[in-house]
Amino acid sequence: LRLETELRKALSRDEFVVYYQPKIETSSGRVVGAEALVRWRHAELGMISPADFIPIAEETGLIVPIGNWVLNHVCEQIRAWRDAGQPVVQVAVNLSAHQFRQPDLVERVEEALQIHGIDPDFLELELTESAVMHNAESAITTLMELHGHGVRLAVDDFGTGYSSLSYLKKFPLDKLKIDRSFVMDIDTNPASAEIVGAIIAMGHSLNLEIVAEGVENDAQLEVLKGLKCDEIQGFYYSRPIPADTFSGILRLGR
Ligand code: G
Ligand code: G
Ligand code: MN
Ligand code: NA
Repeated sequence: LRLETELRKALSRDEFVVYYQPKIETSSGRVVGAEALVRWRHAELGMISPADFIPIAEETGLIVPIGNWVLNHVCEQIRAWRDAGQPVVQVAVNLSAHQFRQPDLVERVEEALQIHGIDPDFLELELTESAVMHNAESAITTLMELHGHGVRLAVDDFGTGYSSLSYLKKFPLDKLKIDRSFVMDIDTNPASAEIVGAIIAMGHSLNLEIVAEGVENDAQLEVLKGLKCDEIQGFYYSRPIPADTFSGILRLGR
């Protein structure tokens, strides 16, 4: 309860910050995107990880205003980069199940794009299988609307949900993000390499781009290159970093 009160205060005091974790094109080594990851800059406790407050935000429904704040903040940041003549790449925002179920979600997304004058191409939304499968029928409608507006859609933590694969036929998806539990031991466990290879082959035949999450070393990267994984994300290249640091990397043209 105390944390809930603190989270409400954090919203009104503007204590949230967005960090950006680069996504790298495997074939070229270039930064082609980023995932936006929220942090809470607490006056006394310092930087608090989302792992420590997103679950409570989910339970209390505060994830909805926090998520809307992140969405708007990211659009504002993309606009600021563009206005400053900085290179701009696609930024992915995580949507929680609770947020995805909000009846005004599509309006909120449209509004954020419109207020900041952002090309929808630059915005990607990451959804987990469970968020989308909770109510598959209404999910299709929502996803169709979002995709119709030009926003990119990615399945986060792919391979860890309990859902069937049938949604891959029905939903207008652009990307699968392979969960880091498969990437972690991809260089030492043949079963993980086989599973990831199969996901990549299936994804490509469905015209989906594949991102591997949690890449931490060169051995993992080499296996993923061999399997023709499109993009990688992970500590090996970079941890999530502040906006200025991220735009510095883009300016270097890496
Ligand atoms: O950045 P970090 O790895 O500590 O994030 C921990 C978890 O918090 C991840 O599962 C991530 O998806 C989630 N998370 C980070 N930022 C956001 C956000 O803006 N919205 C939602 N819904 N989840 C987020
Ligand atoms: O659930 P989601 O995929 O959105 O989670 C993103 C989280 O994964 C972030 O909290 C980020 O800090 C974390 N993360 C990103 N790269 C790595 C990595 O290479 N190793 C580990 N262990 N965690 C990572
Ligand atoms: Mn994610
Ligand atoms: Na993930």
